[in-house]
Amino acid sequence: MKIDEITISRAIIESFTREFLDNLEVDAAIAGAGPSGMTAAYYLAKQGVKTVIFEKNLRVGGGMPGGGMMFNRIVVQEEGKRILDEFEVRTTKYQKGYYVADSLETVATICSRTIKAGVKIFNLISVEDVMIDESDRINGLVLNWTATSMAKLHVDPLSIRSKVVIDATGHDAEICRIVVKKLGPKLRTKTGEVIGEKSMLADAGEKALVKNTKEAYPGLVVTGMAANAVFGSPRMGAIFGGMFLSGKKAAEVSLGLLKKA
Ligand code: 48H
Repeated sequence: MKIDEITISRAIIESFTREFLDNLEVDAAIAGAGPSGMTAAYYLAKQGVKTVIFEKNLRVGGGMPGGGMMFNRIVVQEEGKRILDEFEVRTTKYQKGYYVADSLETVATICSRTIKAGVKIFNLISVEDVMIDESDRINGLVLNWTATSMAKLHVDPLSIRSKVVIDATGHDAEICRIVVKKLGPKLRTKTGEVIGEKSMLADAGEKALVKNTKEAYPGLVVTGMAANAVFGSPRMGAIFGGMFLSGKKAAEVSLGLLKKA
């Protein structure tokens, strides 16, 4: 068989476009393919929820590949290890309650399991706004190619509709900040604003993560580092168990919202 360049182009354009069209209306749309976003997506898809992730970067994994200060390892505690066991990510016991995983194995395995569970991940697409209904409930995402904002091009976005949106954008809590900017200080925090992440206090930060994983605004669940930023809790460094547990809780909270919708 002689390989034809145009058939390659047609195969890529047609299959991508078909999948993009298929994800214009979903049950759950997630901003960010870091540990919390992919874990949330995985558990939602396992429950048969149509789930899509938009990741602004070229690669997935968020803060995981860099491990701790570029030593490409992550640490998890007992509860976090149980989730890595479920994904079949290998861990080594360092001492009681502390397990180490290769950060690249973790990213690759979780990404693969998440996609195979039925989640569609679109990389290189940034969430630049939310879509709202008449009562200001969030019901979708506004998207653009990351390259357009990097090049500062004036190109209008496209939108997708979703019954639930999850902010898994990490330290910057980008979606919650957009909500405050566009809809006012109406987040379910003490001030209605993003309170801001506090300095390192690992144990408190990890514990707060799961507690802070909740609906922060009608139709918008916040997970991972974004949850601690929104509700004003400490950071925790390169321990990632809380991110996986937060992702799992975000899936449970979202399932509850979907049942009510
Ligand atoms: C699309 C976006 C947008 C956008 C951002 O940073 P992440 O890894 O986030 P988490 O919360 O899953 O994990 C946090 C963890 O990596 C970490 O930073 C820790 C443990 N820090 C502790 C400490 O003390 O520092 O992933 C977020 C993802 C990234 O891939 C971004 O590129 C992506 O979201 N993203 N995607 N549209 N507007 N904003």
